[in-house]
Amino acid sequence: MSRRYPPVSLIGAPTDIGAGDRGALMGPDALRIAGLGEALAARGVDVADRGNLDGPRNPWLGPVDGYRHLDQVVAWNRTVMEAVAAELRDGRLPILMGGDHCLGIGSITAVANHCRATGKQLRVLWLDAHADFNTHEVTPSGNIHGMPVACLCGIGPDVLTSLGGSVPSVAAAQVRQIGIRSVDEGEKRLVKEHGLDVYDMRYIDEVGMKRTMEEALAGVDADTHLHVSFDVDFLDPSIAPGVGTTVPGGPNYREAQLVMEMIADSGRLGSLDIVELNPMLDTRNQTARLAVDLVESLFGKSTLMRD
Ligand code: 6HN
Ligand code: MN
Ligand code: MN
Ligand code: MN
Repeated sequence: MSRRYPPVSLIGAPTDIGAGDRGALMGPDALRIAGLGEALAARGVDVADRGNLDGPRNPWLGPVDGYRHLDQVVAWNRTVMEAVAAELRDGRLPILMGGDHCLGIGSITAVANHCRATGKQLRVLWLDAHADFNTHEVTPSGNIHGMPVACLCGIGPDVLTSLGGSVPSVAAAQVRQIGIRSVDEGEKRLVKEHGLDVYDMRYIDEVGMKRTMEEALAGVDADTHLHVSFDVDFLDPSIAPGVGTTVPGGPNYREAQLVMEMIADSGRLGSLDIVELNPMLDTRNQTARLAVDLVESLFGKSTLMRD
């Protein structure tokens, strides 16, 4: 089973620079304490913990021209992009431990460039309660963790859209969003305009998680690099309280497991973000432990013992 996975590198990005609540900067250590590295090693995966990246502290200021902390967000994302790119170049599978979801810009930009360089087809699975498709014009908060998908698709400030050199970094057609249940008014219009493939909770309720995932994974083949951007607020807050932006009505424990198991079955996982975990809001590290449990399934620990 472990032969299905390249060696993994854990990269900590301890910052809440793009978020509206403080605390996600403790996410990497909460995941370590919940045993992320040990759980992967127990699956037979070769794991190295690269420690934490460094970046500007959070000055906790208000928005300027619709962005909070833009300069600091750029600095963190540049560092994340370089760290993720280095691991991919070495043939390793990077796991970015956030930190808030603005870091998906740097992480996925690195992955997109890696795919361009190696001729791989990129598919991004964005597991989230939110579409993260705001712009500085429509954002209700100025928080850049609500903007990464738009930035990746070329809509946003040049300093973020052109971080990796190619604009857009990712085409909307390469992205599948799953679990969505909170989209702001102006954001909704942009999501429609850009034709984002959204499997929202209404859709999941109606057709079920199995069919949703079959559709989200359709076309994934041997040449596909699958990137999973796992915002832990994807999960129902009753099982995952440790996030700043909880939205009721998310996937339950089994639905979330099925998502991870079906991704594992595809055999194409190439990189992963675990973001938005906020230990300040968690109960006895419950959400971090659940995230680790789900990552085990992502790496093939099927509850049906099919492997
Ligand atoms: N996240 N749509 C809201 C905003 O402020 O733009 C919430 C964004 C949450 C972002 O959870 O990664
Ligand atoms: Mn998000
Ligand atoms: Mn979210
Ligand atoms: Mn690769």
